[in-house]
Amino acid sequence: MNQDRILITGASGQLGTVLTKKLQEKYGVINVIASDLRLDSNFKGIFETLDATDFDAIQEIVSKYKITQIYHLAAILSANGEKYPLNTWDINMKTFFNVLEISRLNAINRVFFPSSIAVFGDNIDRIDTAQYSNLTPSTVYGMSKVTGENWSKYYFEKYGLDIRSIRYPGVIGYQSLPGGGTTDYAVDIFIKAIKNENYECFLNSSTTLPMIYMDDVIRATIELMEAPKEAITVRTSYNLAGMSFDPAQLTKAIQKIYPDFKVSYNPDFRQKIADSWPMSIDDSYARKDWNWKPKFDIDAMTRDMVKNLKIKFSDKSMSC
Ligand code: AKB
Repeated sequence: MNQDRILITGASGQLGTVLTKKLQEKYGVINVIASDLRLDSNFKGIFETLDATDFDAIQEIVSKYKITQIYHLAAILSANGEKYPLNTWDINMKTFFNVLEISRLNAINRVFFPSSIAVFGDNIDRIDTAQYSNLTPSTVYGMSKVTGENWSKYYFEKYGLDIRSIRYPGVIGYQSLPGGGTTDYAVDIFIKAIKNENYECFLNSSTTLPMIYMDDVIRATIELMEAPKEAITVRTSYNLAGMSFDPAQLTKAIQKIYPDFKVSYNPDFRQKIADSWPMSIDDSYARKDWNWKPKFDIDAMTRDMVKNLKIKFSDKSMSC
């Protein structure tokens, strides 16, 4: 079999930074082409500056490197998306249509499209939200993800494009910062704790949301992409669960390590977004189809975050 060559859009983002490294380890540095609007200063490997709204620019990279797989991570997230709704729709959809069409025209083997718990909104069971629930999101970001899921299924059924997707919970990791999401508090809170500062949370203390640790989400993404084609029964996007907690529970977990750490609450517009999302997720399709199982619960994640952020902050050459 020929060696796969992978293009990642949005490679400098929270997930892209970590996924790129993992894919470099698996496929070799020369077979992974990272792209984004800006280059992360710590990046090592092949990088192309790319505005994914530019069809020709993506096509040029795909031809230049003979790309066979695309991970399309570039998108504007839920909270930032609400500031400029039409712009968010344009960017999220245009970049995705470009990737779909280029994948079809270039016979790309496999595409990854990240969806989100933001696809859920009104009229759902918010506990253990089922795979096939109502999809009436409250944000433009969520609308773009629901539409993207349906286009993925359409390209699979009409053109045979092997596109796979996960509905990501809020992602927590020490390696990179999230940008403009509603679940970002769960990373910000750790950075304050490590610095021995108090944290003011933009969600109220009892806002339970589905979350996942970076190690688990990267593993899930690669496991899904490496699963045999016949195993994939969901061609919109898979529900995926890691853990669920609210800010008060996360604070307690951090206080086991930093007993003096204090959090105050000052909910802003993101509260309404969080209130429209599930509290926990039923991911039985992912478990059955490609054997998904998370490894990190809230305490294991908290210990690992604190351990790694301490190392990161003690190294003067790095910042968070
Ligand atoms: C966000 O908060 O927008 C993202 C997400 C859950 O998709 N982290």
